[in-house]
Amino acid sequence: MVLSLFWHRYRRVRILMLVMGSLLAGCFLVSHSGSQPLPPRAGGETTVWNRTSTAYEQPAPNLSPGWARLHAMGDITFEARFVAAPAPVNPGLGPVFNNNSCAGCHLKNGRGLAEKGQRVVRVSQLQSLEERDPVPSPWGWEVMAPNSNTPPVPGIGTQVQEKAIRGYRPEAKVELTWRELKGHYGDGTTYSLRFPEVNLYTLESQSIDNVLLSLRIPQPVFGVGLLEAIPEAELLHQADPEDVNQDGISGRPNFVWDAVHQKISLGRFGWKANTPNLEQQTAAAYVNDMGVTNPLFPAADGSHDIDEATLRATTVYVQTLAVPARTLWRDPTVQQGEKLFAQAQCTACHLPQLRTGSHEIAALQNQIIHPYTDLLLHDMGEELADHRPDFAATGKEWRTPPLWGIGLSQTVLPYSGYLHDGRARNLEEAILWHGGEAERSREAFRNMTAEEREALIYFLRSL
Ligand code: HEC
Ligand code: HEC
Ligand SMILES: [Ca+2]
Ligand SMILES: [Ca+2]
Ligand SMILES: [Ca+2]
Repeated sequence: MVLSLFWHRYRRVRILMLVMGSLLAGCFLVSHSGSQPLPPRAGGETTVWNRTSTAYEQPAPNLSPGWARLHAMGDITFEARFVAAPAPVNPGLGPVFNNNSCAGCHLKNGRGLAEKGQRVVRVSQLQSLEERDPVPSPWGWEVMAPNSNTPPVPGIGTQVQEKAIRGYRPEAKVELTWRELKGHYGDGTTYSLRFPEVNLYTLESQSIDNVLLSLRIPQPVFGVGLLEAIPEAELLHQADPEDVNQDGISGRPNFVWDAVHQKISLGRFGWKANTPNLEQQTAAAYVNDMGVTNPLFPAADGSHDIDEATLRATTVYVQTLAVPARTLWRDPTVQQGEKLFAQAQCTACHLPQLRTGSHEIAALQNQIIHPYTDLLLHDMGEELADHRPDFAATGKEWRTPPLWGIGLSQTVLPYSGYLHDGRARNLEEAILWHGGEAERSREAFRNMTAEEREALIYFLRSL
């Protein structure tokens, strides 16, 4: 049955229209002064009441006119499709690239797929820092991050661009094969999981061995401005690297090269938190994913394909996207699931509440938010490991991803998967892959009754 919720917000009155197939149609009012609790505004004042396929593409409703104008400009630059130079509009694609626009990977601003054109395959040479002999990659900034422990692979660098403009060659061919793994719940119900096997070949189909490979799917991009605005101290306060409180969960910050401020900073973005801020995330995406040089990462001769204003607009666009409001928060099954989520210790990493601090964009400041992440690294076990260290992150560690809006993933893009490589086809599978520090949580879920598991998933789908 299709269940859809449409929220309309008009000043002090919110009208909730619940349309449940053709069986039920209701309309009632919730006012600010009412005795009913307000639904958690996942993104504080940046929350929008939209649970449709465009839920991730809304500007934060509390932007001042100036920032709203910049957001509108960024909406255009985020979607702009680049072409090979020379060209009258958006020249500079490549010479090697993965996709020709931000929106081509972050479809409707949501999570993407593990297929060519959307995935990013990161690589490093299989050798220790001491013995490394940096071989300059022909393109991009990939080799320039000081203190990095991702020695570039000759001719490829640290990211495989699988496409090239006419007259150039892609760097390599990636072959992806899904393998199945069987398991069963505590009550005997069986399930089947899939995981990827990734192989790298030259264009002549010769196997490229002895490299560390890490397959990543595009992440949702809404709400990231709020994550950028969380004070570093608040995040470090959550870290427990030596597991002093002995709950089996550590949580370590990544510290990475900050190309904007030219220093080591706390990493926040990407599946391993290897990027410290959204300007760098955006500039690196332009140059690495699209081959579009920019003021932060210019070409060797100092020239760049886009100017400061374009880089700025795209950065501001992702910083100022709204977070969709939760739905069905008063549903007893959702509430039961929320309790089970806490009982299974999911909240030890997926923190339900954080507060933002100061930020250049006033709309992001001092917001109480419900991102369900600590932005810290956790050892997730051997089965999720990519064995490719990235700054302080080991080959087994991943950043806790935010869970806000996760219930809308497949409304936004059907077939989108979960986890860093998109191996999980649904939320159950995502939980069943949890290992390492999260093994106890996974076992708690695996040993729940079918009804409890359903309630927990129902809660996740309300986010
Ligand atoms: C080829 C596909 C591709 C393109 C093009 C692309 N991205 Fe991404 N994006 C990704 C992948 C994959 C990740 C995860 C990277 C990782 O973990 O290493 C990501 C991560 C991000 C994140 C971090 C989200 C988080 O929660 O940490 C942001 C923000 C982002 N991209 C913005 C952009 C912008 C802006 C552009 C255009 C300038 C862009 N991306 C272009 C694939 C892409
Ligand atoms: C030790 C920390 C930790 C605990 C405890 C934990 N998680 Fe996670 N969770 C993570 C990390 C890290 C990832 C990303 C792993 C990856 O991509 O390989 C993740 C991923 C997920 C995802 C997929 C998100 C996405 O964007 O693809 C879901 C859903 C999820 N967790 C739900 C849960 C639930 C439900 C529980 C409790 C049963 C739980 N987690 C317990 C750390 C944790
Ligand atoms: Ca270029
Ligand atoms: Ca490369
Ligand atoms: Ca601990």
